[in-house]
Amino acid sequence: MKFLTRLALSAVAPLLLTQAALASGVNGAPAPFDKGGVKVALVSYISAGDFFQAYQAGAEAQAKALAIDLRVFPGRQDAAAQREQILQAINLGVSAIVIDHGLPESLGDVIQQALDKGIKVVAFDVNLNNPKIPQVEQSDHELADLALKQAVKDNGASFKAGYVYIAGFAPLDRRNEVWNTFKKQNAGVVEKARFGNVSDTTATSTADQAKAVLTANPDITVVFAPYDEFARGVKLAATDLGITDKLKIYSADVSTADIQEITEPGSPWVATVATNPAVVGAVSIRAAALQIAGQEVPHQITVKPTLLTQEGLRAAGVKTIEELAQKVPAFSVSDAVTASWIPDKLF
Ligand code: SR1
Repeated sequence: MKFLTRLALSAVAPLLLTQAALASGVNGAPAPFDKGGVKVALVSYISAGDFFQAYQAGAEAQAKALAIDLRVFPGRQDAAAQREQILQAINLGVSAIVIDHGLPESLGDVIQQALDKGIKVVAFDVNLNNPKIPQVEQSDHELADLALKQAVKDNGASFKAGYVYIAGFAPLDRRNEVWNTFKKQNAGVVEKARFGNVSDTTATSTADQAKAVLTANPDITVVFAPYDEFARGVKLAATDLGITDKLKIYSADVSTADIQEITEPGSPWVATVATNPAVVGAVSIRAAALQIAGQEVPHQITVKPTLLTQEGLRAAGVKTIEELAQKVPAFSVSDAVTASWIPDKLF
């Protein structure tokens, strides 16, 4: 009995502590953050994978620092479920909703319902095309451009390429615009095959597709795979086929697991261009908080990415995201949408 009482108390205590912290608010912050407990929803389309987990962790850390009561609705790559979650968030009486990815065509009317109720909305990597909604992105054009410039530096301007892409996701569509321009400007680059999928098993499904593509096109020497789950899949295929020494993979995104895959001996994954996804999550929450406080927020909010090469990571002895942040301090912070009253020492 005593044990059960202790157990019950230990389960409730963190909740009481969190509520106390939320209730106390942020010193020097404008209303309603001076009182704490402001409800905000984070509604994601995808939650699986390193990028999305780190994004969520960053959003949670920034929310905690602002005494925000953050309600997280995990994504299941299901447009109908995401719509339903937005309606649930509206019914919860949240002050703001952060939409993390999604399909614009299935979101317009429910987002409008939120706006009509005075709820602030922030969009990360989904084009909601509404002047009232700030758009957060990772400067995808620059990201793709840096990756492709590195591909030319390593391979010259003539090579047979595989390209991993699926239309309909704003960041991938923006990166695709750069790929199309790049091909026009580099006639020696031939796209031999295009494949890709986004699901709850993106990496393994991409690996199956890549295996078929690389077997049918043994002259492919470069793969542009601008999403880390894509790159992981292509690397898996190259390893299974025993062709890691003939292939170079250029990607987007970074995580501790990615750094280990990039730097391991013989890895064909030679470069990635990335932001710290936790910083992007924090920026998204700050954009929501500033709007709730009635302060100015730019329509376009950009977090700039950094080129990370296999050579550079190995030379610096970087093995984790934390070590990367120590070596490249800019990686842990962004001055996008901030204010003196917003705590920014999160990580
Ligand atoms: C399916 S879209 C995947 C991309 O979303 C985020 O922008 C990440 O950078 C990832 O590459």
